[in-house]
Amino acid sequence: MPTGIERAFPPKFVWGAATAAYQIEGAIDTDGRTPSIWDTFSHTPGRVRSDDNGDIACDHYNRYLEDVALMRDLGLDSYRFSLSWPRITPQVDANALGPVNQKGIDFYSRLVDALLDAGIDPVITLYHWDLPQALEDAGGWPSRTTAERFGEYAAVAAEHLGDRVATFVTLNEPWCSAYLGYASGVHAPGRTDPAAALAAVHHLNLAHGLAVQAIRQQAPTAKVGVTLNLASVRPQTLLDRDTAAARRVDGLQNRVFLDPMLDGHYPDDIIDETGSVTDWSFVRDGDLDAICQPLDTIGVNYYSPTVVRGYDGDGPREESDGHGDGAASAWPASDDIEFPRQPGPYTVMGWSIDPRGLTELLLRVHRQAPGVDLLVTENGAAFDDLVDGEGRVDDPMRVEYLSRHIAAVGDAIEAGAPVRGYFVWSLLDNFEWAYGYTKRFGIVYVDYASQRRVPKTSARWYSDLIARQVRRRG
Ligand code: PNW
Repeated sequence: MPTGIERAFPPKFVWGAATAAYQIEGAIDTDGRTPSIWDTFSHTPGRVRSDDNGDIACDHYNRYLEDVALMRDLGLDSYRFSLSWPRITPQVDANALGPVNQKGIDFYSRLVDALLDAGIDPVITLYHWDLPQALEDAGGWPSRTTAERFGEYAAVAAEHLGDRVATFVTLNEPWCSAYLGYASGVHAPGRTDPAAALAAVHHLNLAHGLAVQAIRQQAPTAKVGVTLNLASVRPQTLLDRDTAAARRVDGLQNRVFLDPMLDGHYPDDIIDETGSVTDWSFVRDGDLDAICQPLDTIGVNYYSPTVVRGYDGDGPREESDGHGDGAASAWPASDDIEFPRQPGPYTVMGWSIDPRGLTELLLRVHRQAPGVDLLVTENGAAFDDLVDGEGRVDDPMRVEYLSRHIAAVGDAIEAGAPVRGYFVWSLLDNFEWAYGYTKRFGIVYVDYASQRRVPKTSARWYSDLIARQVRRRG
């Protein structure tokens, strides 16, 4: 999208950036916070690259005012961040939420006020993977009580912040929580049990539904949504075994969340095809009614396309789906499916770059949820960024990645998808989960030794793009 002929986005289109609590905050035992599953996981040797952890991260807990000032300088309309559940109700267990930690609420309250003062609209994600460890000890997401406690926690968050926060997102990428946490084990809590992963899928869905109801009650004017890492799944060829594989992956990645949330049922084909793993008896009467709540928005996170093929038993298996090198598969009941490596270019995650996948995905979600607004709640890329002799970080590949994906959002809007905003992942370089600090997704570079923030070329570019779009609004 060369700047000269840049298209106009809708006047109310929201330009933002996103982060998540465990990836940036640090201050893990400050003001009453208790451990989450990511504290435990990252402190277990061998789980995270270089045994990195989130103990300090970007020290955002202590530097949030500087970070808000940075966002104001960039001209962001909106900032998507997540709440750390173990800051809000640090004593939660399977039976009870426990007392609200006022100091935890106060931190987010100050952050929200600072954002509003800077003219930046806060979007709060209630859960971006940092489950209180005590709930994992009681069974974690495969256990129903986790969903029940999540509904209560959502009520607390909406009660204390819903007077100033216009948009709440219940869950971030339940696919990752369920399958990477409980099937491949490359994310916390690191379990490798496909039956547990499918039980986790259901209880994450239930948690979402209970949270939507709680937020509606506490903050009736707030907009409520969920963020899913959906995939636009393409079969490698039109052979039956490849189209069947694509249907299964679409089911396990997309429909197993979208169908219950939007239409109140689980996909029959997926229940059948996972029959060797689980009988789905964790789904109780009334659960689907609880899960299927009207939504104001669906958040789509997109990085890379998904191409699948049915394994025909010939030749070496291809397992380069970018879901980690764990020996266990993320995909329950799918030993017959593989993810052939796609042609480059790639980001340093090894994820192939294909903006058209974002257009396809937005249109696919719009077809299934025609009345629901869409947000791109994450999109971005990791590259090997370096500070040069002048103290600058020049990242032309990220500029190229972002501009082409933003153009792809424009294409989806032109084709009829009601996309209301776009959030770059991420505002800051941060703790990239199993990859530790080795992968930098930020438009702002973080020097972890000094905690100095250096806006990269991409930050300046994004800021200029926003300024041009704001001028067009008149
Ligand atoms: C998302 N996968 O994570 C998360 O929402 C962010 O917290 C994260 O930093 C960002 O994308 C970049 O990774 C994902 O293996 C992690 O497919 C892994 C996968 C997808 C998304």
